Amino acid sequence: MGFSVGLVGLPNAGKSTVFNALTAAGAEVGAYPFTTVGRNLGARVIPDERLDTVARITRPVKVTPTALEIVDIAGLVPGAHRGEGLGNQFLGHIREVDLIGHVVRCFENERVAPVDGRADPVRDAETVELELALADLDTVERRLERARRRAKGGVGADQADVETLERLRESLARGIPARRLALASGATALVRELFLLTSKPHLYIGNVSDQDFEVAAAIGANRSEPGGSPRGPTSPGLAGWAALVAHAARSGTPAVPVAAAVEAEWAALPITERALWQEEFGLAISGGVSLVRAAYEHLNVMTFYTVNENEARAYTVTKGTSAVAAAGKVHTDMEKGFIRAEVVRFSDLERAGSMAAARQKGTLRAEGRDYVVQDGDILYFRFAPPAN
Ligand SMILES: Nc1nc2c(ncn2[C@@H]2O[C@H](COP(=O)(O)OP(=O)(O)O)[C@@H](O)[C@H]2O)c(=O)[nH]1
Ligand SMILES: [Mg+2]
Repeated sequence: MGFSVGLVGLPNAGKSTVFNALTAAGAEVGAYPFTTVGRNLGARVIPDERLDTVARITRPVKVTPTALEIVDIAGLVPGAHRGEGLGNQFLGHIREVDLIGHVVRCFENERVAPVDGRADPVRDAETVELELALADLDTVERRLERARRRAKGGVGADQADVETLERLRESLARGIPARRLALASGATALVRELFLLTSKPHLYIGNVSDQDFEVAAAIGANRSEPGGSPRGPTSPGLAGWAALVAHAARSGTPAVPVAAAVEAEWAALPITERALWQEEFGLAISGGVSLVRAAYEHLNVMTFYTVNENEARAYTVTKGTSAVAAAGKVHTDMEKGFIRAEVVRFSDLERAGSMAAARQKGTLRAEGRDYVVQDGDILYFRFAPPAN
């Protein structure tokens, strides 16, 4: 499985609706919805025009896109860090994901009660963020106690740990996420070891009403102010979304609007009926494509491809992955017996029009195990099969 996005947020923010919109839209391939206590797992195929082109050129039997795992995590209530609600279990689920998709409710609906009184997206977002920071504070304090005991032994490294942990504690206590703290390069290993929730990349998902969606998207892209709405006066939902966008900008966090209810309804339709329904609705419904793209970009990942006559396939890996590690994503035998990778850039293959032509033009290169794979590379691994 590829990378995962965990949906967190207050009850009734629309997490499960976003989950349904994403997973049902991608159900053509590889959806595997199942539920355990406190979470749902599913997958959303990542739309990939380059893979379509590769497949058109190489005509394989099968085309396999890469997918984003979506985890719908229930149970965040104030006090979760102390074990209230689903508490610890919930925090454990968040610890496992690669990116936090923080769903914030930006729609008004008399049938869905806001958590406490009036809808206020920034307050809701801060409630969740504080809960995550307090859970991390707990982790850091426990580690700090240990580090202090060890530092008494007079080891310099332990003293450095104490200083790092004290800085972390101080900022977490003020609700500042760990990812916003610039730490010395020597401290990164320690921080990684702590698996802090607030050190994960974070993305806001504003759940807006379908009437607000287009203006919300423009506000999110800094193209419009809520007052510029073609519908005249600003709706409370839009004002809330605009405030959330400003809140997100202060911490350099991306914010993406989604009209979750409509997207989920659309995604539940048979594929043959989707286009017609969308036309009637007059809305650019996409099964959350912009959300998936934003998550993908924020994960610091890239895509490489493998092709043969059977299959054209996309793989998602962290930027900076070496050729031998990429081979390991395809098959452990390829990693163990790695000889070399034959590499064509996507643009060269597209220009050449076939693998044979790319080879003839000399755009197919042989690279060794340490070659740093580039986004869009098409890789063919030469390897020695295991002897047995
Ligand atoms: N009007 C409106 N209702 C929504 C929207 N998204 C979710 N809801 C409703 O809000 C309620 C809570 O949604 P749900 O996804 O279960 O929230 P969760 O508790 O965060 O998982 C449900 O009744 C949804 O139908 C939306 O975009 N617009
Ligand atoms: Mg839910």
